[in-house]
Amino acid sequence: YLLKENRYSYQYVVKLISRLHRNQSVKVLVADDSVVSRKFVRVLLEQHLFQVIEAEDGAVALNILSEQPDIQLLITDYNMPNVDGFELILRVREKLSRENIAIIGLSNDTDESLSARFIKNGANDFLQKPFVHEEFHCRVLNTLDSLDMIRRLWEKANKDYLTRAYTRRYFFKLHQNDVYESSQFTLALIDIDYFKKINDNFGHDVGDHVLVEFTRRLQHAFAEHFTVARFGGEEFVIAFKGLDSSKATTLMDKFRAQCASTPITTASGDLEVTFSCGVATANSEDIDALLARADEYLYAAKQNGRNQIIS
Ligand code: GH3
Ligand code: MG
Ligand code: MG
Ligand code: MG
Repeated sequence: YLLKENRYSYQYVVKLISRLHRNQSVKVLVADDSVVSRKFVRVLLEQHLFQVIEAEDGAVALNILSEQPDIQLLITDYNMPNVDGFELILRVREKLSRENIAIIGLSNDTDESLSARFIKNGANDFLQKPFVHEEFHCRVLNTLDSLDMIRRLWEKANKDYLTRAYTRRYFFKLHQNDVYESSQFTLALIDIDYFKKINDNFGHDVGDHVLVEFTRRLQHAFAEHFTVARFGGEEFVIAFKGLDSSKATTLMDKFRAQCASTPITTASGDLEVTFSCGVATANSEDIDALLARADEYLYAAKQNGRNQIIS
Protein backbone atom coordinates (compact mmCIF):
# COMPACT_ATOMS: atom_id res chain seq x y z
CA TYR A 1 0.00 0.00 0.00
CA LEU A 2 2.72 2.48 1.00
CA LEU A 3 4.70 1.73 -2.13
CA LYS A 4 1.63 2.13 -4.32
CA GLU A 5 1.03 5.52 -2.79
CA ASN A 6 4.38 6.29 -4.33
CA ARG A 7 5.36 8.73 -1.66
CA TYR A 8 7.74 6.44 0.16
CA SER A 9 11.02 4.99 -1.02
CA TYR A 10 11.46 1.24 -0.97
CA GLN A 11 14.22 1.60 1.66
CA TYR A 12 11.96 3.66 3.87
CA VAL A 13 9.17 1.08 3.73
CA VAL A 14 11.61 -1.72 4.61
CA LYS A 15 12.84 0.31 7.57
CA LEU A 16 9.28 1.04 8.65
CA ILE A 17 8.27 -2.61 8.57
CA SER A 18 11.31 -3.79 10.49
CA ARG A 19 10.63 -1.06 13.01
CA LEU A 20 6.95 -2.08 13.45
CA HIS A 21 7.98 -5.31 15.07
CA ARG A 22 10.16 -3.52 17.62
CA ASN A 23 7.59 -0.77 18.20
CA GLN A 24 5.35 -3.23 20.01
CA SER A 25 7.71 -3.19 22.96
CA VAL A 26 8.30 0.58 22.89
CA LYS A 27 6.39 2.67 25.44
CA VAL A 28 5.59 6.23 24.47
CA LEU A 29 4.30 8.77 26.98
CA VAL A 30 2.10 11.52 25.54
CA ALA A 31 1.77 14.60 27.79
CA ASP A 32 -0.89 17.04 26.64
CA ASP A 33 -3.70 18.83 28.46
CA SER A 34 -5.99 18.66 25.44
CA VAL A 35 -7.87 15.36 25.31
CA VAL A 36 -8.43 15.76 21.57
CA SER A 37 -4.72 16.30 20.90
CA ARG A 38 -3.74 13.41 23.12
CA LYS A 39 -6.15 10.98 21.49
CA PHE A 40 -5.04 12.12 18.06
CA VAL A 41 -1.38 11.45 18.83
CA ARG A 42 -2.38 8.13 20.41
CA VAL A 43 -4.12 7.04 17.20
CA LEU A 44 -1.08 7.96 15.10
CA LEU A 45 1.25 6.07 17.43
CA GLU A 46 -1.02 3.04 17.60
CA GLN A 47 -1.03 2.84 13.83
CA HIS A 48 2.64 2.01 14.27
CA LEU A 49 1.92 -0.43 17.10
CA PHE A 50 3.50 1.60 19.91
CA GLN A 51 2.33 1.19 23.50
CA VAL A 52 0.85 4.56 24.40
CA ILE A 53 0.49 6.07 27.87
CA GLU A 54 -1.24 9.42 28.41
CA ALA A 55 -0.64 12.22 30.92
CA GLU A 56 -2.89 15.28 31.22
CA ASP A 57 -0.11 17.58 32.42
CA GLY A 58 3.60 17.70 33.20
CA ALA A 59 3.22 16.76 36.85
CA VAL A 60 1.32 13.59 35.98
CA ALA A 61 3.94 12.83 33.32
CA LEU A 62 6.75 13.09 35.90
CA ASN A 63 4.95 10.63 38.17
CA ILE A 64 4.44 8.16 35.37
CA LEU A 65 8.09 8.45 34.31
CA SER A 66 9.32 7.73 37.82
CA GLU A 67 7.10 4.65 38.01
CA GLN A 68 7.88 3.37 34.51
CA PRO A 69 11.58 3.81 33.80
CA ASP A 70 11.25 1.77 30.59
CA ILE A 71 9.45 4.56 28.71
CA GLN A 72 11.61 5.30 25.65
CA LEU A 73 9.92 8.32 24.15
CA LEU A 74 8.18 11.33 25.67
CA ILE A 75 6.04 13.47 23.38
CA THR A 76 5.07 16.65 25.15
CA ASP A 77 2.92 19.66 24.52
CA TYR A 78 4.12 23.13 25.62
CA ASN A 79 1.14 24.84 27.26
CA MET A 80 -0.12 22.66 30.11
CA PRO A 81 -1.33 23.49 33.65
CA ASN A 82 0.84 22.69 36.72
CA VAL A 83 4.07 21.73 35.02
CA ASP A 84 4.40 22.95 31.40
CA GLY A 85 6.39 21.32 28.59
CA PHE A 86 9.60 23.27 29.24
CA GLU A 87 9.68 22.57 32.94
CA LEU A 88 8.80 18.94 32.26
CA ILE A 89 11.75 18.52 29.91
CA LEU A 90 14.17 20.28 32.26
CA ARG A 91 13.09 18.07 35.15
CA VAL A 92 13.24 14.89 33.04
CA ARG A 93 16.74 15.74 31.80
CA GLU A 94 18.00 16.26 35.36
CA LYS A 95 17.64 12.52 35.81
CA LEU A 96 17.41 10.93 32.38
CA SER A 97 19.97 11.63 29.69
CA ARG A 98 19.82 10.94 25.99
CA GLU A 99 20.61 7.25 26.29
CA ASN A 100 17.64 6.83 28.65
CA ILE A 101 14.82 8.64 26.91
CA ALA A 102 14.09 10.62 23.74
CA ILE A 103 11.84 13.68 23.80
CA ILE A 104 9.79 15.38 21.09
CA GLY A 105 8.11 18.73 21.78
CA LEU A 106 4.76 19.68 20.23
CA SER A 107 2.87 22.94 20.23
CA ASN A 108 0.26 24.93 18.39
CA ASP A 109 1.56 28.10 20.01
CA THR A 110 2.67 30.48 17.27
CA ASP A 111 5.72 31.73 19.18
CA GLU A 112 8.56 31.20 16.70
CA SER A 113 11.21 30.74 19.38
CA LEU A 114 9.49 27.62 20.76
CA SER A 115 11.27 24.96 18.75
CA ALA A 116 14.74 26.30 19.60
CA ARG A 117 13.80 26.59 23.25
CA PHE A 118 12.47 23.03 23.34
CA ILE A 119 15.69 21.73 21.84
CA LYS A 120 17.90 23.82 24.14
CA ASN A 121 16.02 22.43 27.13
CA GLY A 122 16.85 18.88 26.07
CA ALA A 123 14.27 17.81 23.49
CA ASN A 124 15.56 15.79 20.55
CA ASP A 125 13.06 17.29 18.13
CA PHE A 126 10.05 19.58 17.84
CA LEU A 127 6.87 19.56 15.75
CA GLN A 128 4.55 22.49 15.14
CA LYS A 129 0.84 21.62 15.38
CA PRO A 130 -1.02 21.00 13.17
CA PHE A 131 1.36 18.65 11.43
CA VAL A 132 1.20 16.26 8.51
CA HIS A 133 0.87 12.63 9.67
CA GLU A 134 3.78 11.50 7.57
CA GLU A 135 6.06 14.08 9.10
CA PHE A 136 5.04 12.97 12.58
CA HIS A 137 5.86 9.35 11.74
CA CYS A 138 9.19 10.25 10.14
CA ARG A 139 10.30 12.30 13.11
CA VAL A 140 9.26 9.64 15.64
CA LEU A 141 11.12 7.03 13.64
CA ASN A 142 14.27 9.15 13.34
CA THR A 143 14.21 10.05 17.00
CA LEU A 144 13.93 6.38 18.02
CA ASP A 145 16.70 5.43 15.59
CA SER A 146 19.00 7.94 17.20
CA LEU A 147 18.02 6.69 20.67
CA ASP A 148 19.04 3.17 19.57
CA MET A 149 22.30 4.51 18.21
CA ILE A 150 23.12 6.45 21.38
CA ARG A 151 22.33 3.36 23.45
CA ARG A 152 24.59 1.19 21.32
CA LEU A 153 27.41 3.70 21.66
CA TRP A 154 26.84 3.92 25.39
CA GLU A 155 27.02 0.12 25.70
CA LYS A 156 30.20 0.00 23.65
CA ALA A 157 31.85 2.70 25.75
CA ASN A 158 30.76 1.47 29.15
CA LYS A 159 30.28 -2.29 28.93
CA ASP A 160 32.84 -4.96 28.33
CA TYR A 161 32.34 -6.71 25.00
CA LEU A 162 32.86 -10.29 26.25
CA THR A 163 31.10 -10.29 29.61
CA ARG A 164 28.78 -7.26 29.43
CA ALA A 165 30.05 -6.15 32.83
CA TYR A 166 30.84 -2.45 33.23
CA THR A 167 34.25 -1.35 32.04
CA ARG A 168 37.01 -0.07 34.29
CA ARG A 169 36.50 3.41 32.86
CA TYR A 170 32.81 3.50 33.65
CA PHE A 171 33.52 2.14 37.11
CA PHE A 172 35.81 5.10 37.85
CA LYS A 173 33.31 7.54 36.43
CA LEU A 174 30.59 6.16 38.69
CA HIS A 175 32.57 5.83 41.89
CA GLN A 176 35.64 8.03 42.03
CA ASN A 177 33.91 10.56 44.26
CA ASP A 178 32.23 8.01 46.49
CA VAL A 179 35.41 7.62 48.53
CA TYR A 180 34.77 11.17 49.77
CA GLU A 181 31.01 11.46 49.54
CA SER A 182 29.68 8.13 50.72
CA SER A 183 29.85 7.50 54.46
CA GLN A 184 30.80 3.89 53.86
CA PHE A 185 32.41 2.72 50.66
CA THR A 186 34.04 -0.66 50.25
CA LEU A 187 35.75 -2.24 47.26
CA ALA A 188 36.25 -5.93 46.56
CA LEU A 189 38.98 -6.77 44.06
CA ILE A 190 38.58 -10.26 42.63
CA ASP A 191 41.01 -12.38 40.65
CA ILE A 192 40.21 -15.89 39.39
CA ASP A 193 42.69 -18.51 40.63
CA TYR A 194 44.96 -20.26 38.11
CA PHE A 195 42.93 -18.95 35.22
CA LYS A 196 45.86 -19.33 32.86
CA LYS A 197 45.66 -23.08 33.36
CA ILE A 198 42.07 -23.10 32.06
CA ASN A 199 43.25 -21.43 28.85
CA ASP A 200 46.30 -23.66 28.60
CA ASN A 201 44.45 -26.91 29.25
CA PHE A 202 41.15 -26.32 27.46
CA GLY A 203 41.69 -23.42 25.08
CA HIS A 204 40.78 -19.78 24.92
CA ASP A 205 37.10 -20.40 24.06
CA VAL A 206 36.59 -22.36 27.25
CA GLY A 207 38.43 -19.59 29.11
CA ASP A 208 36.07 -17.04 27.59
CA HIS A 209 33.06 -19.13 28.55
CA VAL A 210 34.29 -19.34 32.15
CA LEU A 211 34.66 -15.53 32.24
CA VAL A 212 31.13 -15.06 30.91
CA GLU A 213 29.64 -17.54 33.37
CA PHE A 214 31.67 -16.16 36.28
CA THR A 215 30.40 -12.66 35.44
CA ARG A 216 26.84 -13.95 35.25
CA ARG A 217 27.24 -15.29 38.79
CA LEU A 218 28.69 -12.01 40.04
CA GLN A 219 25.87 -10.04 38.44
CA HIS A 220 23.25 -12.39 39.83
CA ALA A 221 24.70 -12.12 43.33
CA PHE A 222 25.52 -8.40 43.45
CA ALA A 223 24.35 -6.28 40.52
CA GLU A 224 20.93 -5.46 41.93
CA HIS A 225 22.49 -3.28 44.65
CA PHE A 226 26.15 -2.86 43.74
CA THR A 227 28.34 -2.12 40.73
CA VAL A 228 30.15 -5.05 39.14
CA ALA A 229 32.93 -4.19 36.68
CA ARG A 230 35.53 -6.16 34.75
CA PHE A 231 38.88 -4.59 35.54
CA GLY A 232 41.04 -6.55 33.18
CA GLY A 233 41.48 -10.15 31.95
CA GLU A 234 40.17 -12.27 34.84
CA GLU A 235 39.98 -9.47 37.37
CA PHE A 236 36.76 -7.90 38.59
CA VAL A 237 35.83 -5.22 41.07
CA ILE A 238 32.66 -4.66 43.08
CA ALA A 239 31.74 -1.35 44.69
CA PHE A 240 29.83 -1.84 47.91
CA LYS A 241 28.43 1.62 48.48
CA GLY A 242 26.98 1.94 51.98
CA LEU A 243 28.64 -1.21 53.36
CA ASP A 244 31.54 -1.46 55.76
CA SER A 245 34.37 -3.93 55.32
CA SER A 246 32.92 -6.65 57.53
CA LYS A 247 29.48 -6.65 55.83
CA ALA A 248 31.04 -6.69 52.37
CA THR A 249 33.43 -9.46 53.41
CA THR A 250 30.54 -11.58 54.69
CA LEU A 251 28.71 -11.21 51.36
CA MET A 252 31.84 -11.96 49.35
CA ASP A 253 32.67 -15.00 51.42
CA LYS A 254 29.20 -16.45 50.96
CA PHE A 255 29.61 -15.97 47.23
CA ARG A 256 33.12 -17.47 47.31
CA ALA A 257 31.86 -20.64 49.02
CA GLN A 258 28.96 -20.99 46.57
CA CYS A 259 31.27 -20.54 43.62
CA ALA A 260 33.85 -23.01 44.85
CA SER A 261 31.19 -25.67 45.35
CA THR A 262 29.39 -25.13 42.01
CA PRO A 263 31.57 -26.13 39.05
CA ILE A 264 31.13 -24.23 35.79
CA THR A 265 29.84 -26.41 32.96
CA THR A 266 31.88 -26.01 29.77
CA ALA A 267 32.40 -27.83 26.48
CA SER A 268 35.38 -29.53 28.17
CA GLY A 269 33.36 -30.71 31.16
CA ASP A 270 32.62 -29.25 34.58
CA LEU A 271 35.42 -27.04 35.90
CA GLU A 272 35.97 -26.01 39.47
CA VAL A 273 36.67 -22.30 39.51
CA THR A 274 37.78 -20.42 42.60
CA PHE A 275 38.89 -16.85 43.14
CA SER A 276 40.84 -14.78 45.60
CA CYS A 277 39.69 -11.41 46.82
CA GLY A 278 40.89 -8.32 48.68
CA VAL A 279 38.32 -6.14 50.46
CA ALA A 280 39.14 -2.57 51.54
CA THR A 281 37.00 0.24 52.95
CA ALA A 282 37.66 3.89 52.11
CA ASN A 283 39.37 5.82 54.83
CA SER A 284 40.06 9.34 53.54
CA GLU A 285 42.23 8.15 50.66
CA ASP A 286 41.51 8.57 46.95
CA ILE A 287 40.07 5.73 44.88
CA ASP A 288 43.47 4.76 43.44
CA ALA A 289 44.95 4.40 46.91
CA LEU A 290 41.91 2.42 48.02
CA LEU A 291 42.30 0.09 45.04
CA ALA A 292 46.00 -0.30 45.75
CA ARG A 293 45.12 -1.39 49.28
CA ALA A 294 42.51 -3.89 48.02
CA ASP A 295 45.18 -5.18 45.63
CA GLU A 296 47.62 -5.71 48.54
CA TYR A 297 44.98 -7.79 50.34
CA LEU A 298 44.28 -9.70 47.14
CA TYR A 299 47.99 -10.45 46.79
CA ALA A 300 48.04 -11.67 50.38
CA ALA A 301 45.04 -13.94 49.64
CA LYS A 302 46.96 -15.45 46.71
CA GLN A 303 50.09 -15.92 48.84
CA ASN A 304 48.03 -17.51 51.57
CA GLY A 305 46.78 -20.30 49.30
CA ARG A 306 44.01 -18.70 47.14
CA ASN A 307 40.21 -19.32 47.29
CA GLN A 308 39.86 -16.82 50.15
CA ILE A 309 39.03 -13.24 51.05
CA ILE A 310 41.38 -10.96 52.94
CA SER A 311 40.19 -7.64 54.33
P1 GH3 B 1 46.62 -16.53 39.79
O1 GH3 B 1 45.92 -17.56 40.60
O2 GH3 B 1 47.92 -16.13 40.37
O3 GH3 B 1 45.75 -15.34 39.54
O4 GH3 B 1 46.96 -17.20 38.39
P2 GH3 B 1 46.33 -16.87 36.99
O5 GH3 B 1 46.73 -17.95 36.06
O6 GH3 B 1 44.87 -16.64 37.13
O7 GH3 B 1 46.97 -15.45 36.66
P3 GH3 B 1 47.62 -14.82 35.42
O8 GH3 B 1 47.49 -13.33 35.62
O9 GH3 B 1 48.98 -15.35 35.20
O10 GH3 B 1 46.72 -15.27 34.20
C1 GH3 B 1 45.63 -14.58 33.74
C2 GH3 B 1 45.32 -15.11 32.37
O11 GH3 B 1 44.08 -14.61 31.87
C3 GH3 B 1 46.35 -14.73 31.33
C4 GH3 B 1 45.54 -14.29 30.11
O12 GH3 B 1 45.92 -14.97 28.96
C5 GH3 B 1 44.12 -14.67 30.48
N1 GH3 B 1 43.11 -13.78 29.91
C6 GH3 B 1 43.03 -12.43 30.03
N2 GH3 B 1 41.93 -11.97 29.38
C7 GH3 B 1 41.32 -13.05 28.83
C8 GH3 B 1 40.14 -13.21 28.02
O13 GH3 B 1 39.41 -12.26 27.70
N3 GH3 B 1 39.82 -14.47 27.64
C9 GH3 B 1 40.58 -15.56 28.00
N4 GH3 B 1 40.19 -16.76 27.58
N5 GH3 B 1 41.70 -15.42 28.74
C10 GH3 B 1 42.07 -14.19 29.15
MG1 MG C 1 -1.68 22.49 25.82
MG1 MG D 1 45.18 -11.68 37.23
MG1 MG E 1 44.24 -15.00 38.25
